[in-house]
Amino acid sequence: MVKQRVLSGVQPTGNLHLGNYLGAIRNWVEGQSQYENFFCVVDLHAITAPHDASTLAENTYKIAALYLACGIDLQYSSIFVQSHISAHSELTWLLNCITPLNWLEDMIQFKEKAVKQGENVNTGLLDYPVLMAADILLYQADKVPVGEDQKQHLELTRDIANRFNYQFCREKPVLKLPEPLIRAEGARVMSLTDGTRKMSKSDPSDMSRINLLDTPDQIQNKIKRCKTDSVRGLTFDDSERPEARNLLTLYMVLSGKTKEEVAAECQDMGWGQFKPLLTETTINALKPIQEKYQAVMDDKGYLESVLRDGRQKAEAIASITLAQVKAALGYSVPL
Ligand code: AQP
Repeated sequence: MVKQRVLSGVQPTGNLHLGNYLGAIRNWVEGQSQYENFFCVVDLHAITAPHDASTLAENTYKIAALYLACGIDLQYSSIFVQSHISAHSELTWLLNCITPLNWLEDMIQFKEKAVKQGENVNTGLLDYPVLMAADILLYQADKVPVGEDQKQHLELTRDIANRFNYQFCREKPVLKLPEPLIRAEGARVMSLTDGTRKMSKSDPSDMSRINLLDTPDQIQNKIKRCKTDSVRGLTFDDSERPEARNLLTLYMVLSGKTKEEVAAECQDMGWGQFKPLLTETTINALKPIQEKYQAVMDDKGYLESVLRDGRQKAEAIASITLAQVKAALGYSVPL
């Protein structure tokens, strides 16, 4: 039986944090044997915000190494770098020309990030969802495992694919409509300093997130100082206590316990008892990832060969889709 195809990626814009891991990468790993998977480091997305050219390449390698460290298995999955395959940029341009501007202006992430960029909002930030649509549609992906924050972009991807198929190839649609894969737990990990905002790489305060490569001391310090409340007894279900819900959810997912088990264990606890428990659980959950990461980074040649193989496999598929899209749009074939 032919396996369904999965595509997803993360930007090399900083350290991966627990939100990226629990919202996205953990789900890639858990589902990978069922699918044919392509995981890319989306470095073209990384320049939609001001970036440091001197660290982009190094960060790209680090994210690819973290994919392996988190458990991406090359038996089922390919890892590649988005900018190594020019079809991503080319399809973005073609899709730009059929995407209404107001669809992009309505995107929540654009509105939020545009505020952060102030007067220097670049066109790439507005166009980010079309690039993301190109990433997914190039591989004719069936499923896209992402966090909750990317749901709107996935819907836009489907709208763009529908519009393209309807306008240019109604009889024989070229682009497959992908489905989001969003898990209930960990789909939206919140900031340690404000339980109503998502944990994010671009938050200026490093205290707001736990990075996958944080040392035990850093993890302990961040959890010790994270925002809590003054109520005794911890519960998931009080909407007035977003920090309690977030920290209990982190404990649940990282310990592998069920919601019921955690609710029973923590119902009479104060923060002074819970925080060391969460600290120890987090440190233990991240330790094997950190060890594997170091081993991969110590063998650059291996990492480069992984990315070369991934590129070859990805390019073979991307070039076919791009050719089909260009044919549907009426382009001449180069002589
Ligand atoms: N807080 C989160 N909870 C659950 N999932 C999350 N993701 C991101 N933050 C959370 C998921 O991680 C994947 C990769 O994200 P990305 O790096 O490509 O882009 P992002 O969403 O912009 O990541 P950040 O950390 O939130 O960066 P900034 O600060 O730039 O906004 C995606 O699947 C995303 O859903």
